[in-house]
Amino acid sequence: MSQFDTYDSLLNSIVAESGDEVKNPATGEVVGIAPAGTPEDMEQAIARARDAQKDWAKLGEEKRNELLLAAADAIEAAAEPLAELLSREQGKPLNGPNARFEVGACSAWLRATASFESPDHTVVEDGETTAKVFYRPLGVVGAIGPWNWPMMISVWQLAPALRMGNTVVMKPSEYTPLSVLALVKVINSVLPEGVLNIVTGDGKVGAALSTSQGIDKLMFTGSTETGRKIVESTAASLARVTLELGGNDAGIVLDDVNAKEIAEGLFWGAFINTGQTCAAMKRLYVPESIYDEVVDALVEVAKNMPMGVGLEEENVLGPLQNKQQFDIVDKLVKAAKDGGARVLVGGEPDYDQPGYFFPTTLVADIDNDNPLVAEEQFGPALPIIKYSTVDEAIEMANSLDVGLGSSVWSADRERALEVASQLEAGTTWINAHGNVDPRIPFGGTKNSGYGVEFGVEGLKGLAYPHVVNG
Ligand code: TXE
Repeated sequence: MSQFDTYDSLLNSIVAESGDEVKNPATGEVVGIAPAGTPEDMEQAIARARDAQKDWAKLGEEKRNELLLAAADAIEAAAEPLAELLSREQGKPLNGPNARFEVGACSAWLRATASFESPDHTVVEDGETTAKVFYRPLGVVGAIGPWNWPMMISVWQLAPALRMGNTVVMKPSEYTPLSVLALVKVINSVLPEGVLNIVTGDGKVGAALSTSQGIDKLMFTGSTETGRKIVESTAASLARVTLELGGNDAGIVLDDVNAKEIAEGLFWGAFINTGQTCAAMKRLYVPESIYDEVVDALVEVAKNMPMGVGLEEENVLGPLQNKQQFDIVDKLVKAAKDGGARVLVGGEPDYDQPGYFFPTTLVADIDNDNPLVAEEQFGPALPIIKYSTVDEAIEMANSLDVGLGSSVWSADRERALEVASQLEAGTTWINAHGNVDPRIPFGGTKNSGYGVEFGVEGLKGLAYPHVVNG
């Protein structure tokens, strides 16, 4: 039994009497009130984290890992209420790769992070010299997160930070504060006081964290524009920074695929979380020889994917999370139409409905420089671009200033690997897109950010290497 085993008990444990009203993006109904944190609240949270850090580090890695596993158990015990709250606040359906899946990923990431080998290692041991590298805690880690996968990305930030002996201060997105407050509440049922802290509020509260002299590291996932501000704001503290800034991932289909076999994989690569995913496929390159086949197969899949209110069990696609994102997608789809592209399905939202629903949209015969291709849509509208040679597809894929994920689809692994070797991206998936795994490093190049998360490489980013020589 969990103290948060009903939706009401979970919600009542976090909501405030006054503050920021949070509404369900599918219905407009009020979900709850989140505390409107202030820069002063942030200062106090950083001080609490600082006070708790030395004792947390002293507990030792084994005990900290046990507590991460206990946190995973606590999340599992409260999984259904957490998923319901996430669905109401973020809009994503309970089913499909959505709310229940995200809550499951939170406990899976905690368990995996607790199970990695220590990154400590011996560099030289030759009889004369013995040099070892130990990864020591940095101190206080600030974690600023987005609204698309609010719980899962929070765990990506906090799990390795805690494992390495740091304490954490979270600042969730102002669009999804309740989900992260609830997650932190559940995790804190097993952690010592002061180790994991959270302050909700807007960008000013985020800036109070990133400009603070009291932090040693910042984990940031959000827009490139805010990422730049974050880097500037850490000039005085010299806090280290990991930046995950989204992208505009290309998928390249080669001419040897079976279109029907890959259609569902292509669809979910692009439409996971209704397209609101940093490493989702945001432009698809298809050779002219099989263009119509691939397009038809994708339309077949897209037509059968139910979109609607998240709490209705049959849905697997939901609304855009906020009006700002709805407007971006709407503007880019209009730009595609204005540019003469052909809308195969979707494209016409019902502006009078209560939620921010944008229908699943596939766009064919679109130029590579159309805004729907060149700018990040972050929503359910996929442009499908025709190419004639693989070199041309690679050039178009690499032509943007971002490089998070990418994918190559082929029946011939060697051919796929050869194309992958030429793509400028933090990850290239073969015959899949966006399959993140807690054991495998994940990060970006170009304006998609720097630093890697996950796995032993990710642990190193939350510590400093201390060499002991002799
Ligand atoms: O991000 P912001 P938003 C992309 C997507 C979307 C765009 C904007 O294209 O349209 O970003 O989304 C905090 N100092 N991604 O508005 O503004 C802010 O309060 C410190 C990609 O959500 O970057 C929030 O907690 N913090 C992304 C967080 O930064 C500041 C996922 C992100 O906000 C701050 C989501 C400041 N000066 C959207 N200003 C991905 N990488 O997956 C704001 N914040």
